[in-house]
Amino acid sequence: MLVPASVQVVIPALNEEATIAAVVTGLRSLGVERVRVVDNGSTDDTPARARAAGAEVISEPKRGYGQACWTGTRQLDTEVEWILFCDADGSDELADLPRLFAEAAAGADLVLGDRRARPDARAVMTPVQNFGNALSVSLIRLGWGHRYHDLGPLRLIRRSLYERIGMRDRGFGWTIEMQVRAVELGARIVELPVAYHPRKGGRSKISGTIKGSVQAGTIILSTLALLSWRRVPRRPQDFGRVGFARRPAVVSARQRHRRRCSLVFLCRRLGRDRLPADVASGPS
Ligand SMILES: Nc1nc2c(ncn2[C@@H]2O[C@H](COP(=O)(O)OP(=O)(O)O)[C@@H](O)[C@H]2O)c(=O)[nH]1
Ligand SMILES: [Mg+2]
Repeated sequence: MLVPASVQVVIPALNEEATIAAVVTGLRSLGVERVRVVDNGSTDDTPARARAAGAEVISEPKRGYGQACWTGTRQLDTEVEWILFCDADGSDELADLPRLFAEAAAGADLVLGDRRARPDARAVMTPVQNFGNALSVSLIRLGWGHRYHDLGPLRLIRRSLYERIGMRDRGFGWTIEMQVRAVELGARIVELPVAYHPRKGGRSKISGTIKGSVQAGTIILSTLALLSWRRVPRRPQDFGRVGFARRPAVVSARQRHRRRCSLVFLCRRLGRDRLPADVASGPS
């Protein structure tokens, strides 16, 4: 199993005084030493309770789920090789973590908890959440060709991949950006069925309210549109680069032959007597 000492846990938290201590204690009892709670301007006792339970607490006054996650990954110890994100409300099943660690140790770069694989976990999610996740993963499949099943909060990512991704989103587009960029970078991605519970206390800020659900859904879809736009090559030198269009990088022999034929035809039409060297060599 992966040595938990190389794992940094990051927990974004906003007014989670009822649940944060149990989450931190649960993680520490699994042997995870680095537990960082990012307090995003809580007006309750969240920071004090997190600290008392043994977490390092960082304050991030600028609101946003992604903002808190991003701040939590600043100034990591040099030994940290893995970053684990989980929620502060007790809805993630920590007993699933050893399986996630085992996948990481087996070579994965990104290990995601898939709540939608289990009917009991799916039942805990709201219909809007289930629909939004199904729609988002279908759009990723259409746009990027990778079949995800969920955009869950429980996620373990290799530090080197996280740094290569260069996360830009600072809100609810955080999870989808990470997943799309991981595909673009050719990461080894594993989704594992995980349990999911109703929050153990406090109030939901996202899926439990209509406003939060609409906001999160809109942001997730607009993030997807932005990621898709970023991928479109606008400069010739960007063609074929990772993170840009995939198609131009893969040119079949048949396509090459067609291009040469059309170039030959064009050169002849223009009355040139010399063809570019790679065209003149004929089909390969
Ligand atoms: N830092 C930060 N965390 C947030 C924000 N909104 C929600 N969270 C945290 O993100 C996690 C998921 O939020 P939650 O309210 O449980 O959303 P739900 O599971 O969709 O109901 C919890 O740990 C929250 O404390 C926010 O604006 N900033
Ligand atoms: Mg929750």
